[in-house]
Amino acid sequence: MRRHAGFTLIELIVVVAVITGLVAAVTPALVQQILDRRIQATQDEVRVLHDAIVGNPSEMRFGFVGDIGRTPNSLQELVQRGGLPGYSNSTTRGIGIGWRGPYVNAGTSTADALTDSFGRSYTTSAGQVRSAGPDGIPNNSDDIVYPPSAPAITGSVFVTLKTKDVNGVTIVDPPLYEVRLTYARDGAEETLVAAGSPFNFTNVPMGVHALQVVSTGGTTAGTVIAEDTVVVRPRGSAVLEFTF
Ligand SMILES: [Ca+2]
Repeated sequence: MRRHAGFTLIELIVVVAVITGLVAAVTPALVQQILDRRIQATQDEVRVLHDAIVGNPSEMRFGFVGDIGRTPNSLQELVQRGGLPGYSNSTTRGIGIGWRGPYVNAGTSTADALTDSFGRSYTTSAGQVRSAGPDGIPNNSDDIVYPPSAPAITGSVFVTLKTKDVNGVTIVDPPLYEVRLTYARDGAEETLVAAGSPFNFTNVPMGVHALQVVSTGGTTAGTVIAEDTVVVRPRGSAVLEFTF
């Protein structure tokens, strides 16, 4: 009787079927695992980019917005200064103004830091960071976006002035004084002036800014009467009182 040296056809078919079945069972799980890992990595990265943009105001970190006074037009601005003014100390109370990046650890390359786990560039709008997600198509349901809505980046500053008249009577918000707020606008030093009561500033970009009370009348016109540093937090109201 003639014997086969190897497998019979039936045996081969069975073996191939078993292997095919195993591959079919394992592959989707493996693919899903890789996908899950990429989604998780991208979710982590959009948070890192968000932190670079707005910092953590409760920890006195204001990120790119705190130095520049606006959200980045492109994420490239987080790693390259481009045309923005470099960081320096303002002439007013030495507050820091200008680009002091990179705001994200660029790792091996800046392109890598700004690329999601699917190999595509993140985009940004109004402080939100977006990955087009696994399908690579922006603005649909599988996108990975953080934060869920555009972050608040501005707050308000309310200043009260108090002085005494010749009779020792306190005058609130006396005339002939103005309050100046110095902050970063597009990375450059900018001063807002409240020329009279109420000395309020709204929609001020978050960050550490300078306030000055300046005389506008008589022989002391132009003299800085008082000054201080003010911290503006998103949606916050900083209330300051100057007595002189
Ligand atoms: Ca998508």
